[in-house]
Amino acid sequence: MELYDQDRTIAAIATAPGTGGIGIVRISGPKAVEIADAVFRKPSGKKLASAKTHTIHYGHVVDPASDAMIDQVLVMLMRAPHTYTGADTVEIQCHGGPFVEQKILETVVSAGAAPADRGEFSKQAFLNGKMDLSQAEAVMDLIAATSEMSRRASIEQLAGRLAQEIENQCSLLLDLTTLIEANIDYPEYDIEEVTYERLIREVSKVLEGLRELYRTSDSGIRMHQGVKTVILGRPNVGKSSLMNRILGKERAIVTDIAGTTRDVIEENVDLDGVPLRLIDTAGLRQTSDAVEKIGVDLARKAAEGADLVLWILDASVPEDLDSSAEAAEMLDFLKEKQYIILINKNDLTDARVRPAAIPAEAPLLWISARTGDGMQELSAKIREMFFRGAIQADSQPMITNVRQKDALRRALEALESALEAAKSNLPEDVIMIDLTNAYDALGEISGKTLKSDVIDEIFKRFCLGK
Ligand SMILES: Nc1nc2c(ncn2[C@@H]2O[C@H](COP(=O)(O)OP(=O)(O)OP(=O)(O)O)[C@@H](O)[C@H]2O)c(=O)[nH]1
Ligand SMILES: [Mg+2]
Repeated sequence: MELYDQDRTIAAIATAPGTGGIGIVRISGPKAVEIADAVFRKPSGKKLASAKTHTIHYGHVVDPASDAMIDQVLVMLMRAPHTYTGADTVEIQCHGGPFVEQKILETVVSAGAAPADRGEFSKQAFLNGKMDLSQAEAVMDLIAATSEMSRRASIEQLAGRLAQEIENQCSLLLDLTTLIEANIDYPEYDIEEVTYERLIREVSKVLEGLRELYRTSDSGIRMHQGVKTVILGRPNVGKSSLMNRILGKERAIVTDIAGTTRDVIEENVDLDGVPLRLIDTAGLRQTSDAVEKIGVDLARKAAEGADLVLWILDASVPEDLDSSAEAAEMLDFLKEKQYIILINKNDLTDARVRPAAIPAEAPLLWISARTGDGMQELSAKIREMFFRGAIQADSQPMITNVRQKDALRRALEALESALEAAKSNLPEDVIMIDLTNAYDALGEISGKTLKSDVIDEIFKRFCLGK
């Protein structure tokens, strides 16, 4: 791996843009303390350089040229190695205004810090061995989490649940390859012999563990992206009302006029801990209105690419429930998909009869977007459909993004090939190639075997100041 400039001391505003009680300018790198001392004045005149690590100091940030005060601040001094980045770190807590923060950042940069790239603090942490790549990704997932499930999965991954699993499997592979290599290189010595039987046994063991991990990837990825859920149905059945109910705010316009929604509205939302990417659409009907027609086409298109379709019917409109022609068409469209039929406005009627046109096995719930009735059943149903087993995310390592999934898939393919080769008693060096490929692919998940330019690309997707 090409070496990151370990002498680089970087700085950025770590808090979100905009005004707030406190803003944080973070400095990290070998010169962090020296640079902070150049711009920071304690009333006692003492320097941070002589202070103990992990201490907090009150004082002023000043313009070193004129000694003019810029802000009153608290400074957190944290020396390596017990810091997020693994390098010396100073965090300046200033007043949370964009002008103040920017001015302090500029002053720190004039004193010798480099403005940090996106994700560069996390990259320092990775390169200093504070976390592996899956943990660094978890930091970003945690920041981006829009559901309880996603938060929980991220914090587990950050704590090293996946990193540990990858490490374990990698070390099993490494033991095996080391032994095979010794057998190939020093056949004359009395080294423990690697029989095909043993190879088959050990490769199978790793395969089994990794296959189990691979099975978590669809739920794991969905946990962060949200189940892409499209709300479909005739005009006025309450699609937008359901969207607003789940979001907990009046996001979509609701009226009793059929054809109110014309656009596709998307929001990430947490339904009782279940992450959804929820999409409200225009009511499906034949229409001569040009704008509405576009909306209806968009609705169909959105449903095509959905993980889940919520097909809404109106409990207060008997024709809606009885129209078997429409039901047949809709069920035909849904048969390749995951869907739930929701009979809305159950507050308007006590009837709970399954419409004749809906087959008995079709998942169906009675709800009210107005009162919130049935929302728990809905979240439970979606959980069961998409996250079965994933509820133990707390105790189980999981694959959580496409990059990891792809690397794991390649590792599995290589191991399957190694297993085949061992079963066919092919020469050891052929098996070695597969095992090495598997090791390299696995190492991409932790970042160990990734090239530095690929690593750079990954960290550039991170946010500024992290
Ligand atoms: N009583 C009752 N009324 C509801 C319920 N859900 C929606 N409504 C009412 O039904 C009407 C239509 O609701 P919308 O949410 O705009 O329906 P929509 O399906 O988005 O309609 P379009 O955007 O036109 O396709 C509004 O007057 C809502 O207040 C419900 O659960 N109970
Ligand atoms: Mg609507």
